[in-house]
Amino acid sequence: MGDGMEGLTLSASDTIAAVSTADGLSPRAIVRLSGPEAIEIVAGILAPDSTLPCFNYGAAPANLLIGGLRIPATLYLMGAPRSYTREDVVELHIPGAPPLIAATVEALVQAGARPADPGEFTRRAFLNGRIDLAQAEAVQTLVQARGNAEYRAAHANLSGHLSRKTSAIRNALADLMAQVEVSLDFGDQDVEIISFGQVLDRLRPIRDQLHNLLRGSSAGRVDAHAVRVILFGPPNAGKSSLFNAIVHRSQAIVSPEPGTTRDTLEATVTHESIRFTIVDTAGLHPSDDPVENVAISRSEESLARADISLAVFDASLAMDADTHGVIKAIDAPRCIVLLNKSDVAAPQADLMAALPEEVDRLRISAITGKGIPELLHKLAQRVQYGSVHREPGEVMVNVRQAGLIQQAVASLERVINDEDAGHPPPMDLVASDLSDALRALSEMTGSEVTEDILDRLFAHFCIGK
Ligand SMILES: Nc1nc2c(ncn2[C@@H]2O[C@H](COP(=O)(O)OP(=O)(O)OP(=O)(O)O)[C@@H](O)[C@H]2O)c(=O)[nH]1
Ligand SMILES: [Mg+2]
Repeated sequence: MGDGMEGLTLSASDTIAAVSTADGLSPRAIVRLSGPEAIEIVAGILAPDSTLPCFNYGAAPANLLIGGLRIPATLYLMGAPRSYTREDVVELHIPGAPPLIAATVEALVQAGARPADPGEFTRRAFLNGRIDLAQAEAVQTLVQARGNAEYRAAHANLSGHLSRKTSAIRNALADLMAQVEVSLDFGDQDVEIISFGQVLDRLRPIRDQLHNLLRGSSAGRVDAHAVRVILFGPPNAGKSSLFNAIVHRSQAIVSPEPGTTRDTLEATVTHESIRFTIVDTAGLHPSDDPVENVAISRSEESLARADISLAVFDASLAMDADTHGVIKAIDAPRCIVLLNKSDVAAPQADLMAALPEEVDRLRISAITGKGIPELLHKLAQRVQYGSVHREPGEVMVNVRQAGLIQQAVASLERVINDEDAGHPPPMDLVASDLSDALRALSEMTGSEVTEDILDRLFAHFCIGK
């Protein structure tokens, strides 16, 4: 996080709760808690015969006691820092009846939670460094997206697309600013100084890039590809079996022989209104067989283009060279480790120990279907909460961001137009305009932002997001 955030309250000491699904009758509603006491507070409304699921990424049924009634629920526990807010998060999935939802939030408040303010979950995600401000705004756009195109663009921003573009431009400007300042400090000495002509040469392309950001946005065109989810892992781990289970048909050939899958195979499924392209690949196994090696290099290519990768292991097997190779290929932020064949045996301790500590993991069985609903929910959450890394597509900027870009452009144009009949302007004027432009760009991603701006911004959010 940037220096400008020092005045902000960083870690919240209280636990917030709110319903995070839309108003009205629906089959299921989600009530979400975030904060240090999230787990204790939920424990406080459990029926006496229910227990909390295993910590971290298990989903489990439990009965809640709400106003003296037993309510069936499914609980999801996401421990800090592997959650949206980077705090402990619990989700209660309950029947979607409005009075029951209200009573549940009320019971949580009685047990020690505070009703969340609008956008407060996202605000915490921002303050805890999980996402930047441009990404936080994308959350809101995503929630309100009216069509697929808008949805895709917001999704790209949520994964940092706009932020990356803005940062690159800002860095170029900051470099230039540094040189201008040096020439101010040492202007009276014999050091090499940047000339006004050189400033202009570097400024014009920066201005053009900012213009492009605005132009790209008004076009509103976006790539409409689904989120790419790649299954990879050692041979025989159950990738094809899992592929079939996710796409609900026996499309991929499954056999007890390792090396069954030779070609990558794709199918599209929709879950929680998000389109996913699921890709099955050949098992990663270094060998001398040229055919197998072609298959493996295809797997590696697919992996490089993944939005989310799923590393599938036969968790009942001891570690071997193939397993080591696959663990090395894990890119933790976009990977979920699937401990498959959990119907046969508990995961091997040496495998668990060898996995990168921060990687998300889930026990599943492609054969019995255990863990697959949780996996699909987790995939949808990654998209909705922005941890999906995507290749750049079109950018989308909102009104606030467009205003800031225009401010930056105006400051740069002041410098460009300042050359008066061949007389360059004084460098301190140039420096002041450049620093105005920098400040506007820093506000885009929130590296320089005040509590007041955050208040105004999150006031437009819905409660529960
Ligand atoms: N018990 C059990 N067996 C499984 C499970 N998943 C897959 N299998 C079995 O494991 C074997 C390999 O399954 P595949 O789906 O072909 O494995 P793969 O990873 O696609 O293998 P390659 O394509 O050869 O790399 C088959 O005999 C499956 O029936 C599971 O969850 N539990
Ligand atoms: Mg296969």
